Amino acid sequence: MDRVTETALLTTVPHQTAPAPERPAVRPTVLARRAARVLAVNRTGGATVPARSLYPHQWSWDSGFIAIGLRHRFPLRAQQELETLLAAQWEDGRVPHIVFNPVVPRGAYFPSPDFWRSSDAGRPAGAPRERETSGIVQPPVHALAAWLVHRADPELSRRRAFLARAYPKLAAWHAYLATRRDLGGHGLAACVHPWEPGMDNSPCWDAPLTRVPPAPRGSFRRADLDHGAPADRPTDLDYGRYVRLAADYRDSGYHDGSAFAFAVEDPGFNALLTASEHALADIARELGLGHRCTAHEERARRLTEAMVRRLWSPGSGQFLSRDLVAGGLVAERSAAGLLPLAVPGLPGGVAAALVRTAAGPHFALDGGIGMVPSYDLRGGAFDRHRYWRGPAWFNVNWVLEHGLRRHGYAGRADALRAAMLTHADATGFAEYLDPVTGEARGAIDFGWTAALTLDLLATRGEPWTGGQPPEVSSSASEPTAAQA
Ligand code: 9WN
Repeated sequence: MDRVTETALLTTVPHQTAPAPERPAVRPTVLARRAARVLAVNRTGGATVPARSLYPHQWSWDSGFIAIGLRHRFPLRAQQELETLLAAQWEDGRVPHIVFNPVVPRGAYFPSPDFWRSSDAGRPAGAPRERETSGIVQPPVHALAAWLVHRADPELSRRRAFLARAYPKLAAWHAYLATRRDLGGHGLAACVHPWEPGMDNSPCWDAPLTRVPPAPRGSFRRADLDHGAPADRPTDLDYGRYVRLAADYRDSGYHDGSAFAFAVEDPGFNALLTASEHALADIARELGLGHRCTAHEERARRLTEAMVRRLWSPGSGQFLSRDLVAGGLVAERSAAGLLPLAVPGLPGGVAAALVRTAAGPHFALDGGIGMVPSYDLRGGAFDRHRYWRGPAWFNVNWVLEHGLRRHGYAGRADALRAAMLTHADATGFAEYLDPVTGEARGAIDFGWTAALTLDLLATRGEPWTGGQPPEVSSSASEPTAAQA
């Protein structure tokens, strides 16, 4: 399909794309076995890589999602996945976005350890001496993952004092975000690099990135293009800007007080932080730390309030990112702005508006391939193939599936779940999908796609955190059209 026809199709008949799939072609047990095999193949020592060729190290939020899937079949391995990541935590509390595997050749991934130089440039911020890591962060899904991993096998968890050992590290991680990263001063965590919200190439970062002079073309060599199609990956200009921002941060000693050329408050990052803060409350309760439990619940409440105050856009019917350097909301619709749906305690009307937006022409949840794209189907920067500029991702849709269920949209949650399982099966656990045709893009045998498939197959709408009443499970009790 050429770009003109595609745009016309998406603009005039937004829901008329590939038919929504009914159910996976294989039996759930077979699909689960295949997913488990991907996780076995991607295992390296104590961690699981996202994809053997493209991403040969341990990634932070990937490991959170991977642990959530592993827990159903390999609870010990799920605990170790998180422990390995937390072992590389910096003394200032940050959990780095990559933990490098020392046996992988330096040229296999860029930026490599000799770019980040964490054990040397990161020492002022307390980077470990013995492990090489990156110096930026990713969305804090880890406390949520730890809590869900514990719940899968509480006996093993208690025997290994899994939560007792993880809790201080997780609390320090959240404290880092609450203090050093509250750059806007209004209670939300800020991201200082487009890789931090995890949706690297989102059109939301286009305007903020115009202020960043790219690193000179010949000053680095991209390794991603050895494995990924250039049309699926960020452009060289964007890559040059990523490199410049990371190099400047490194040269400041990874200091969070410095003036940043790029600083944003992202609704996806803060929604996952809020969900994890609720999980920290559950963990503290399990450990008998009543006063800490109350403090985490209070912080989760304040985060939710701040998200609504700072990032909710009633006119858009979704949350938007805030550019802290230019000031103001970024007028681009990314799927990150739907993720607060997974947070408990949203004010009345916000959840219903989010579902309306997800189901409407910008994200077409009820039509098309049955999964939301990463970016507005009608947006000027929409690109079916390029990284985070349109393709549909499994982790984003997994969070939404939970949010739909939490707010009583069980019918829609079931349909999304069925679509995800079908696509995971049909694409060989693709990293992401063309949101128009459902075709696989990026890597296959992708870690979180396989792990979240296992999770969807094993769970049926249990709330993540907080002893909330179980969600309604019958589609008959779906909120009415007027409510939605
Ligand atoms: C940079 C590993 C990671 C994911 C990110 C995704 C991509 C890296 C890259 O891969 O980012 O961190 O090289 O493009 O955008 O969300 O964690 O799967």
